[in-house]
Amino acid sequence: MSYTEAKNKYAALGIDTDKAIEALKNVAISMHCWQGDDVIGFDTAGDLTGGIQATGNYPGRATTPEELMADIEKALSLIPGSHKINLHACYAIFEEGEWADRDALEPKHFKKWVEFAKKNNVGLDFNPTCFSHPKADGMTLSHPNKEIRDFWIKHCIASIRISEYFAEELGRPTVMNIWIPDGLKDIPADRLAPRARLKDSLDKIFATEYDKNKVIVTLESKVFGIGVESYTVGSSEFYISYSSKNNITPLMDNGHYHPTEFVSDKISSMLLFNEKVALHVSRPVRWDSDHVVLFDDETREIMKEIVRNDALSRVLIALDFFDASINRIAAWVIGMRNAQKALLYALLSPNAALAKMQDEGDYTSLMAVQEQVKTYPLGDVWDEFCKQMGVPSDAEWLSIVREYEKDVLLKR
Ligand code: RNT
Ligand code: ZN
Repeated sequence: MSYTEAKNKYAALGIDTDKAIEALKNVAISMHCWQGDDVIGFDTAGDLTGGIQATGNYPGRATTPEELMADIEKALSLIPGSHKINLHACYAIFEEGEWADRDALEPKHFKKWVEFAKKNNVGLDFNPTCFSHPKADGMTLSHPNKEIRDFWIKHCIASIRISEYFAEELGRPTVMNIWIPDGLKDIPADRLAPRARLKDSLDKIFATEYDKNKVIVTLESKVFGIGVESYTVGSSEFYISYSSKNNITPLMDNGHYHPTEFVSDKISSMLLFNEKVALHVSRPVRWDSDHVVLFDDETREIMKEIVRNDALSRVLIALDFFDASINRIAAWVIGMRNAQKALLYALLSPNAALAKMQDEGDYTSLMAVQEQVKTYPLGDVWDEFCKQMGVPSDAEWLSIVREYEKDVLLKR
């Protein structure tokens, strides 16, 4: 079917496909750099810790800043639109012979990333890295030892400075997300004290002056991690309460809830009580497994909640997954394009008409029309979007990744 035919088909439902395409052009998604190197970074030699894991051994992992930047550029060339790159503190780039520990990181250690962002016309987001470090042994901001807590408090404050630097250099706000791995494998004797210490550490971090127009700090909760199965200090209740009391933005990662809980169902409640809501769009498989984002029911449902609640400017969308078992650039491209495709699906839904059916109690029509639009020619509108944005179609991009794999990745 051609775009014109698709346009007419949607028009019969009262949907303007041109408008949907224009709206999608303006949505910037934060693409995580850590898919490119299995969350290793450049500042320490150790393994990935903190109860998260990238499984697989696909060849071509980026091991230097140059390689990671080249891979991100390749991915961006295959993703429609203009986006942001999400960095972690462990991606600091040091000069020959230079090194700084996490508590002493400075904007200068991220200068090359700013140059990269300017060159590629992308924004930057940031994350303190409170894992994969000798001082991140089980607990960080909630550690019983004050010295260790202070180290991570300093790291988070240093990260705020770096985020401010990004915002100043790039002229757009930086989202800075704090996630800590703190928790216990087995039954705690005291659930309160670590949470009280986390609260106190956060208070100390937020006692730092910073420009809230430049840096949007978000707090990411979690239900459990590998080796941290029984107790997570930074739980959902903890961060929702902390955020709302302190006017901070909460972040929901859809891999961080019990399997029958859905982030799509949580967004509306959060929108009613928060100016902004942040998301890590991921894909849980049985547990928090950070699989590549697909064009699946929950991704579509999340995007529907954002679009139909008119919240595109209030929901900060970032991706978070790490798959080392497939081509890493393909993982980025598939995840980003699927997030965008799900947004387009939401933009092409007859949302007002469906809401009216719900209010009028016409659940028969509601079900019938929701099912009807599922097989509408979304793909043709998507192809048109890709064409207008000057990127290859779904049928074309993989061969470009294969070429890069042969010429670059397999030679590493
Ligand atoms: C871990 C969190 C966190 C990390 C990244 C690397 O469970 O989801 O967001 O994945 O910070
Ligand atoms: Zn996450």
